[in-house]
Amino acid sequence: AWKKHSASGFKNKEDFESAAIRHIETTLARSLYNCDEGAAYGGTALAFRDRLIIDWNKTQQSHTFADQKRVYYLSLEFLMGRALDNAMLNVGLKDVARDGLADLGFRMEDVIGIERDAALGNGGLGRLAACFLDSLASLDYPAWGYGLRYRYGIFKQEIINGYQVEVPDYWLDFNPWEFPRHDVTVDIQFYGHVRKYNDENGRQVSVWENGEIVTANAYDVPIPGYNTPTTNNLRLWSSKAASGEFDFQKFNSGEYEQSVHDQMRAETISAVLYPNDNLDRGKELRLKQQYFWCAASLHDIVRRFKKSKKAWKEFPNQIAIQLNDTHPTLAIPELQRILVDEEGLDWDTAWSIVVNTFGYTNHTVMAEALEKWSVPLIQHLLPRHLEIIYEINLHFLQYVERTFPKDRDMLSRVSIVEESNPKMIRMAFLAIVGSHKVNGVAELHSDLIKTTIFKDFVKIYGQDKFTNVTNGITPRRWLHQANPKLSELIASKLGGYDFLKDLTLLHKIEAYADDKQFRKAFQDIKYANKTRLANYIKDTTGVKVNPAALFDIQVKRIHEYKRQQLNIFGVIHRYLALKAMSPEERKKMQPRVSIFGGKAAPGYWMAKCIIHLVNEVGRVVNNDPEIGDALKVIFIEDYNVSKCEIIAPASDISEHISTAGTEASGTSNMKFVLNGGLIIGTCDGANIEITREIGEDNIFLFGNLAEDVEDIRHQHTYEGVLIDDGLQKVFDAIHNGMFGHSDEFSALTNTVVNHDHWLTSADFEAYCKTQDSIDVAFKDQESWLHKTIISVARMGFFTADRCIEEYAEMIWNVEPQKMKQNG
Ligand code: 26W
Repeated sequence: AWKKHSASGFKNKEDFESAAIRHIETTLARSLYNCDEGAAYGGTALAFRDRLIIDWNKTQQSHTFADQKRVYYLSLEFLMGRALDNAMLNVGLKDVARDGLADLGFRMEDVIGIERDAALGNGGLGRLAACFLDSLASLDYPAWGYGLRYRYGIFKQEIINGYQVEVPDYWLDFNPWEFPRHDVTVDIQFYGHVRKYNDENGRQVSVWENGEIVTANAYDVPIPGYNTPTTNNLRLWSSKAASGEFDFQKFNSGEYEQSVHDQMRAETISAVLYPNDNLDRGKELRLKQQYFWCAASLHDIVRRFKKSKKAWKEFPNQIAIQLNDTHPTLAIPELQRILVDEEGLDWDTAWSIVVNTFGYTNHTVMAEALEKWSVPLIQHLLPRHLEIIYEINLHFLQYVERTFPKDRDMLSRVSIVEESNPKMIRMAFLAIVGSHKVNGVAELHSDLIKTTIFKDFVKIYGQDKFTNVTNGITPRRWLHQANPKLSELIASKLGGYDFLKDLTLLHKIEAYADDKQFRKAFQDIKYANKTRLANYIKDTTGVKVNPAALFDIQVKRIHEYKRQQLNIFGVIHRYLALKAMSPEERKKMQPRVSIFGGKAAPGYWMAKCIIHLVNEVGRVVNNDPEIGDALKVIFIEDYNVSKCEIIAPASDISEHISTAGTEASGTSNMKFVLNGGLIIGTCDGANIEITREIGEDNIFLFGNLAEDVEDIRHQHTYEGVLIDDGLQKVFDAIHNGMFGHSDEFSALTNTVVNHDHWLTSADFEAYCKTQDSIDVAFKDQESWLHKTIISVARMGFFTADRCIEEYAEMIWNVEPQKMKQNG
């Protein structure tokens, strides 16, 4: 009977329509007479969700039955963006839905545009996790993501009078993509005490008890693979007061308010995503989030393992857990605690299971981003974990002492406990000690961590523990979905869409780099994408930009190390040069649109200054009648994943200009090149490997090298900063009030004059010269097209599929599990 009645999902237009209409009428309780775009979106999304959940069930059943090793990807951030378009494309029914929606009187683009982004992340790290989920499912790996279900994702950015204003992102009022699992809950303890006793065998046992309990509720988000029935799971935890905790005693004794207050306190844990990117502030609530999520996830993983009735030593053969940066490092002492305190394993057996289970990915070398938690804070919140961390450290330091008996300083340098006041736990060191593999995210970055912050650990553990997996992006979202016309053009030459699952096939379009028709088609697509962005800019800012101009784009989190200040100072330099020209000379210049976008952490004063300067420069330049189309300066409000889908296909040049050695990888650099844009960049992160793949004739590199940065900073300290002549003129213009009251920007110019820690002045001349050479190169459109087509053809390496295969082979030791295709 089950089989006969079980759902199978629509396959054609009629069935799609009836599924959507049924949802609009019943689930959403709307009549067809008041069915607006919102309802059309709801009905469509729910119809697709039904389909996904059928495949989800089959996948989970089949993975459980096969009982093979699974991967768990622990990440505090999953920057998923919109789900509907992705679901339609991955399932392969977008055309069916488009026709069905047209019958109902709706345009697909409008319906897709209704959806809010799932913005549970800050930037690169969170988006990488989302791309990895897409690849894991598309390649049929049995894998789950674990994260937090924030009630508020990254804030919405508004620009008011040129300043960033943060608005809360309450995104959950209608989210058809999640399934609450009311039956999946885990009670999580905080605070409390550790009691010790000796059991009947004389073994000391630790019990952590009498703490505060908060319940974790599971919400599941289906992750469809492209062109496969495999549908994986992203499990997000939401915090609630434990049912026993909603204290009926208090409730009845008139302490109703206190009782509600307790409830709210518990819910606070998963309320908001911390908006800092690359900055650790050591807040107690953040530590609570980390433990809450690690403990709930591990409990879930262990529960699933125990159902299989396998011996504990099989744990690392069944389970690989990847730590996305140090944010989930508490999972290491938590698993050790479960194995030793709750399951009664001896320390060494448990520890070898732990180490063989975990892998740790590092995403940054910046000192201010490396997580440390104060010992008193951990002592208070997680008293048993602190004991375990000390014990881990003891074993580790004993090993180090045995191996390097002569190096006295070594012990204090590598100790997990920093002997400061207060003492601090160094989470990266704990993550290294508790994992069998550590990887960086681009070659330069992986080399840098081995020679700088983790140098001693390479000595201790040997080279083999440290490896590189260069980042990648999913071509499904970042080519096929964001740039359907380019995807179609490529498919027309390659005889189908196989390249979306084997991106190296792109190399075949290199043969068309000199083909007149192909070039024309490629150029037309770029122009159409630029026109789409120009329209968006007109609609949102009121500024008219010319799609024939050179579009120069820098979109990413605003950070001094990413050097948006270098870009905007360069723009001012260009503006001053244009102002000094005769109208005839100006006419000969290559028209340019400088586009910025990105959020500043709310407490990051300098980053907010940069945003303000960009907006003020835009106000002046865009309204200068002498300048006209020669230069426009745009700040796109509230940059996010869905906006990136419009922006990435529309660049001629994108900027990836971090101070060398600071950007671990970068991933938007890959998106822009894959979509037929060129790069101006420093020798940093994945720019270096992009250059190796596409050829150095096809990228505009400039600036000091990572190996020289320290020396230059040293010079700055002892000999003072040399301000470049061109940059001095820019500063003069700012000081003279050309862009409003100069006090507003003094912090920005002073930091260059006083320290120039980010080498803004040191790299300024090279930057401006390189920009000028881009003007020249762009004038030769045929050669430019040649470069862009060749570059696209050579981007195959940067698919996230390749990353996942590397992780699977080098770190996880897992195999894909194909299910039979839907009949
Ligand atoms: C503790 C606060 C905090 C929050 C986030 C510290 C550090 C982070 C992230 C690690 C920052 C981040 O997103 N790093 C970026 O990771 C991308 C994916 O690997 C890389 O492409 C970027 O270069 C890197 O900046």
